[in-house]
Amino acid sequence: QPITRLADYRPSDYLIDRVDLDLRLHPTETRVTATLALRPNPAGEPGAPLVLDGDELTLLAIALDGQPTGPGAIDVTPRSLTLHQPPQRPFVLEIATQVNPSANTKLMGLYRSNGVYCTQCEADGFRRITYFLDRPDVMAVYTTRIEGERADTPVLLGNGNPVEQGEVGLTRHYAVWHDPHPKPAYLFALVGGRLGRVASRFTTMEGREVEIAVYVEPGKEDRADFALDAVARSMLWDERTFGRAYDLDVFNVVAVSDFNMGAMENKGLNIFNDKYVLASPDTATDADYANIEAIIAHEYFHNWSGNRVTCRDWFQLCLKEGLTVFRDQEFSSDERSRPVHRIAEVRTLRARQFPEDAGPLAHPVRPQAYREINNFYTATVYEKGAEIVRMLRTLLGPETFRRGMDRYFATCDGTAATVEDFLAAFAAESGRDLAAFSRWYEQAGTPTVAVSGTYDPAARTYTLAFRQSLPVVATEATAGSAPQPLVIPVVLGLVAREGGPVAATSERVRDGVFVLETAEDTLVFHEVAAAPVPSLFRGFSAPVKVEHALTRDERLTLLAHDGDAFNRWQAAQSLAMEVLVDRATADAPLEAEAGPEAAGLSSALATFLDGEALADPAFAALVLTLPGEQEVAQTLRSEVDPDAIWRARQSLRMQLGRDLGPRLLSLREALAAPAGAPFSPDAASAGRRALRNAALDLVAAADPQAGTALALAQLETAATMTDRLAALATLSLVPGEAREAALARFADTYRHEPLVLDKWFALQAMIPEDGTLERVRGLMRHPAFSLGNPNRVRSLVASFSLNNPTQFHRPDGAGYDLTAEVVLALDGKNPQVAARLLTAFNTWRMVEGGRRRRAESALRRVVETPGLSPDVSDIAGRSLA
Ligand code: HT7
Ligand code: ZN
Repeated sequence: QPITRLADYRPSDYLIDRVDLDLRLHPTETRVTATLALRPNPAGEPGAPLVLDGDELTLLAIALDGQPTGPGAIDVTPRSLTLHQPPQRPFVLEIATQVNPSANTKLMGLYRSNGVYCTQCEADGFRRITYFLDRPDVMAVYTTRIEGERADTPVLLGNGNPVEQGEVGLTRHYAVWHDPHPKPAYLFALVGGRLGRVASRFTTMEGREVEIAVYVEPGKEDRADFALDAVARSMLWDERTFGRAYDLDVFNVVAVSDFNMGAMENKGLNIFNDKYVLASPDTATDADYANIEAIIAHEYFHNWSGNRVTCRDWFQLCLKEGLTVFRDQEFSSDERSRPVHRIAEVRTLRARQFPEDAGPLAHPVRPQAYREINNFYTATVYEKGAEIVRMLRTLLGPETFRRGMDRYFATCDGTAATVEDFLAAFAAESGRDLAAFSRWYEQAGTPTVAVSGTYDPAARTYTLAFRQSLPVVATEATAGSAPQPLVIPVVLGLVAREGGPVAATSERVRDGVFVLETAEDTLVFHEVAAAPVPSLFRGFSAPVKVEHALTRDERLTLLAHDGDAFNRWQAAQSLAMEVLVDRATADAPLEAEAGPEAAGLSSALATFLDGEALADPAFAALVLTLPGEQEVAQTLRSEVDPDAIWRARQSLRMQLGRDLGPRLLSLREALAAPAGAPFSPDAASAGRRALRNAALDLVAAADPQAGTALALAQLETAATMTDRLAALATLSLVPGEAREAALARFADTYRHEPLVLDKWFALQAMIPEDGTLERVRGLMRHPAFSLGNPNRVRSLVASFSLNNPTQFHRPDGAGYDLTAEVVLALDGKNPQVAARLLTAFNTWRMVEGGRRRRAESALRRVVETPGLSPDVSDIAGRSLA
């Protein structure tokens, strides 16, 4: 696969103004007729040949301005159609192709999922439907006629508004959809199938009456209400927060069961993985409800950040994804608890993006080159991209930021834009030069900020010295040059040792923000009466690692007294991290004597729980949750032994369970829902369940017998999937009869519920025991498992490879071998999903020597396999480079 470089971007030689599509749906022989109104692009090269993209296409016919093309006028392969001497005036090309939706296991282009015809065109799937200029800066107005058998496809949906429908002979019918908004081909979509529907109406602030509908598998309509409501809440929030109104008469969401990612923002016709639509108390956890709400919002928000303003090229992916993640995070924070949501965001960032930025797949938020764009839908582009937007808001302040957003939407509406266009809107609105800030988009790697504080009692000053450093990550953008300092907003405050804020001033701190923009800097606070404790990077104001030599007592002060909830949680995390790192480094046995650090943590948590667990259970649950094994590995950096990390974490869980046991049990009682209480997925109710289950986890770690009894009782009486699954998770960590019986019973109860069985697959794949690998192999033969369904692969195999560090990194290399084997088996069917699974090897260089050699040889086996997809060979190649 050749490399595509940002530096080589040039406008298309031709533009397409209008596309008329006629699709005759058939399971194996769908005919597509595309009528394209083309013209030479004034910004392109005059007289250049017209080269349309294709992928696995069969050409049936072609006509230029209504006439067949002459001999030698065109060259056609399954991957391209070249018209050698196109007219240098507007012209019409009519192209008929045939595709086979049933054979489309890549789930890109037009395919069938459970008998439902659906499409996925981002990033380059439209070329699998018809020959086209399949690039985001070619934007056209689409009219789509879809025809199918009435019995198989009573529902026919397209982009935009419905304009016509009718009968074709005795058994077939058609629908015509028109989308007035010019769009790139990646936003094209259609759906045809037998589907159930729930609907509601929304009146926009501009007075437009919109019909919102969610389509699901017939019989599951009652599980679509939460998603339907989330659409309406998203519409209202975007109007109130960003002044963005919806712009069509209908907004349709369709849930399908075979889908490569979470969802897709096609104009007016969002297509979703059913996992992110279907919810009932009996089948969905609180986390599922929160995800559904967030992803519904995310796709809806793309209507402005992505669709009305799209990307000029795929290097600008963060322009729509980072911005839209920021927007959906803000939505969830407003709908739920802001600090709790912020902590969840940061946990995801640290668990997924930081390792990516520290490994062989590291890349800038705006990459400079790619071989396979599908491999760049990453945590860096999405999550770090969102952090950049958040930093911009922190730097400019909320009002200027909002004005910048308005200007961006106003100036770029209807265009395919760049990161420069985005930043220019904020520069113009704020009068600030954002050139140095833009380095966040170009430099890969997580910056470290080292901070030290000194108090001078005589001068009554408190001085903070900052030093930032960025790892050298050799990418195309930065090769050979040293990293340049970043503009880092540090939201901070000073806390008195006995509690309460310190009202000290510094001319360099405005609205609580100090901006670090050079490699080193010092910040002096005046009129400080006593040595304070600094609370830095409040709310995680920048995606950096902080090296700050706070004493244990200072961290305990922050945990108890900081006015910033995020930093209170962070203080508990860093106290725990210290214990975990010490124990993992010493390779302490499970039953090792507790040191003073751990005892200090226990007693601080006891005070915290007594004081406020009941006031904010969701926050308390997070404070009780220890840093994950991945995060500990990131802190250790090299020669990592995942078993030692697991033992360290397990022994601390056991100790907290022992020390806090009676408190945790009484909290469980106090937080129990009264029998018969109605279910609500709201954040407060979810928070109570979260704390009860975090307590169960620790109690069971300390006393597996008592934990088993509690979990079995909870499994028996649980009224929600959250509580049932939490009980099963607790049981899954205690080997023996009770676990196996509970797992078997759960599988039997939910044998007709694939999304619930996914949870059952995932739980078992994450058991940190030697037997898990064989269990996973066995489950791959389970009738409910299929390599053809991405959700099944993610639940079972990706849970093992990405979320079970001790077993993926088995010292004998069997975890690596299993992963490589599945990647190779999957690659011929679905390269995107195979490539994603292969990213599990991202951390291979960090682990100790024996494991490292085995991981490397598994990766080499993959890379040396003939006939690999570009997706897998790209990830394997970069992982080994
Ligand atoms: N913009 C979408 C990203 C996407 C995708 C979705 C489904 C299948 C394949 C895909 N490739 C890229 C989803 C989003 O981030 O909103
Ligand atoms: Zn998105």
